[in-house]
Amino acid sequence: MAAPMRVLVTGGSGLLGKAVEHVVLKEGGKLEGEEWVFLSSKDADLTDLDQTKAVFERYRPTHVIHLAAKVGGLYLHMRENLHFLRDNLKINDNVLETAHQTGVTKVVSCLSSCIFPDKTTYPIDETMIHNGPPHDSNFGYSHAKRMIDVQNRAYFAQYGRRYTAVIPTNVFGPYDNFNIENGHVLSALMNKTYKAKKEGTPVTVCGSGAPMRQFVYSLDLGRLIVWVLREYDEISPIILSVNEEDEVRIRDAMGMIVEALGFEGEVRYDTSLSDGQIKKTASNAKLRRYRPDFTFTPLREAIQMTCDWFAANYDSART
Ligand code: NAP
Ligand code: GFB
Repeated sequence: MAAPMRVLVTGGSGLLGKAVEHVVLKEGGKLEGEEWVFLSSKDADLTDLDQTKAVFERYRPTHVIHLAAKVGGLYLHMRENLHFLRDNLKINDNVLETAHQTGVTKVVSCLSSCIFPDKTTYPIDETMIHNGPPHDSNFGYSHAKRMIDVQNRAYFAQYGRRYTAVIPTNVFGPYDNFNIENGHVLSALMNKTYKAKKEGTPVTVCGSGAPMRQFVYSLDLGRLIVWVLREYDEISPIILSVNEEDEVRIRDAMGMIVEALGFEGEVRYDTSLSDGQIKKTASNAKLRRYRPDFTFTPLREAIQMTCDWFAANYDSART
């Protein structure tokens, strides 16, 4: 019989943490002998080493899924690059070093496809993380996240620790941050469109709508992260994304939101605002080698489910 596994999920109250929780507790993903603990910042501020040590001491995990981070959309990054850098450097170092000190056998941390070099060839793959500076808009977050990959390699080289990371593209779903100023594009546009419909006003998309993104539904990602924890044995990271041909323009994704929410008003584009990265097309070839049959929820369907969730949970959603 496999040794019992006690999994600590940092960032367990966020978009991705809630998705992992759903997969494990509601879809029957929890195996016999497993214990899962989902943390929020109320359990421990992971920028603080003493609080990090105390929470590890309390739960004594054998495995960690490390999702906690200072997270936000393009415009929050542009305003707070320093905070993204410092908070995430502290959180990641505290979690990885405490995991090492307390004998955690596996850590799966979370990078992001926005950390890849800005000037690059496409598609981007896992070998290219450190090949040049990231896009200027989120250089703080990107450098902090890149260091997780460096630390994972160093923990393996020096101590034989099998700590790894996943690299999701743009994620969305239930429990996302729907704040209009700070959120990511789909959640912010869902909230804006929902409000515009209620108030009978036009809705404004930031930028030109031309940039391309590969959107992943959070529950699909939750399933993949649980698989990585159990089965993926490499130290080097793995991109978790839909196929390259499923990349869409922001403008097209907005069309799906408009349809999902039944919005009949005018959609405007404010081209005075930054477009951020025009594209960051990532290859999921490595994922496909391991999981050739994994099915991602079609974007239109996932947008419909997220809009329905937002409308049904408007009063408690993060807005
Ligand atoms: P999220 O919804 O904003 O959740 C962030 C989580 O981190 C929350 O549980 C939050 O706790 C926790 N947290 C933040 N600061 C903390 C601190 N100082 N101490 C302890 N916990 C803290 O973010 P998400 O979208 O789920 O992101 C999860 C991971 O995926 C992150 O590592 C992010 O970089 C990565 N990622 C996200 C995307 C995306 O498009 N969303 C794409 C690629 C990668 P509270 O709820 O208590 O605040
Ligand atoms: O999700 P997002 O903020 O981040 O998307 P990134 C930004 C893109 O969506 C830009 C357009 O092209 C924006 O012009 N957009 C249109 C909007 N309307 C809106 C809106 O109302 N709000 C927002 N936020 N964007 C992120 C990183 O980059 O990549 C994150 O900043 C994260 O940290 C994510 O890692 C995966 O895709 O540009």
